[in-house]
Amino acid sequence: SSSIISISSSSPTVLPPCPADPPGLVGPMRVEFDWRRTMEDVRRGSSAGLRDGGRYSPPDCVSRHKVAIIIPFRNRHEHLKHWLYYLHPILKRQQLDYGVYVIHQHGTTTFNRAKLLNVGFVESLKEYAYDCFVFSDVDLVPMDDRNVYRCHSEPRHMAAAMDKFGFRLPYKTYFGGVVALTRAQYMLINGFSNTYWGWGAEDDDMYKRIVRRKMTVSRPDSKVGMYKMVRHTRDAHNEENPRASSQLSLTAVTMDNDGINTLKYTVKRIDKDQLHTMILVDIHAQL
Ligand code: UD2
Ligand code: MN
Repeated sequence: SSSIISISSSSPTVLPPCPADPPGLVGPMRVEFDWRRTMEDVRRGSSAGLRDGGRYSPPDCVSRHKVAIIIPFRNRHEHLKHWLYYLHPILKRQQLDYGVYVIHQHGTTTFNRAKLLNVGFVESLKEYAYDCFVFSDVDLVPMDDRNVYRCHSEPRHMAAAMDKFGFRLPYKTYFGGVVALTRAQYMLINGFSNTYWGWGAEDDDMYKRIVRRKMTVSRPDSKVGMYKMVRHTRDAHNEENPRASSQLSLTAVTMDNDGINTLKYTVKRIDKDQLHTMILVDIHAQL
């Protein structure tokens, strides 16, 4: 009857779905890592519309993508500043329902990027029903906002053309830098390995898991997939993993018993900044 129709059509809380193609994208962008940039600059340029913990959803439509962005972190505040400065405006233009989770490894034991990413998956899901997870290095900023931070029908390698590799892939099966997996894709591969301590090969292990589960990797083209990395030297306590190649040769055998189903850690503290949620975690290094 007519009364039912008027109730639903006048309801102020019903938003339309966001369009499939975000209308506000600008395409290629200039990215510069200016050391004079301050956190005040970042807050001025980025905080509009954000809720506590670096959460956002479009004000005028319902996003198609609930995305947790997971950043492995220790002692890279300078890089995080640039990341937040550039990414928040981009992610808003991409009309995502998103949250930014910085997973901060406690202590000075050897760094473990992939295990931190597993922690981010579990912890972000405690807060919200995310359906897509973008795992990103803290030092990588996209140079084109058409590279949308969302998931696809196959696992996505987003950092397809980095400046440090001459804007092409270093090798065909490369899966480093920035990747996006749905919750289901991630669960199918048992998440990432927890056992790659130090620099290298954890990204190749991810790739092997994906292939092993008969999925393929999709990528943006080499224009849309352009990235700039903040120049840096190798961090202390992230030496090249001496076990990398022997571990990699066993991925197919070990992956079912090394991943999200064996993840153990202790959260020491959770801090909600307006620009991000920082989770300090003890990842139980045996050292
Ligand atoms: C490459 C890959 C990266 C990963 C790594 C091997 C690129 C752009 N990225 O990065 O995805 O596979 O090789 O492990 O090629 N981090 C800290 N503090 C530390 C150490 C690392 O925050 O002390 C985090 C941070 O987010 C950093 C990431 O780990 O961006 C990767 O470490 P990296 O930047 O030192 O290694 P890189 O550039 O060779
Ligand atoms: Mn780097």
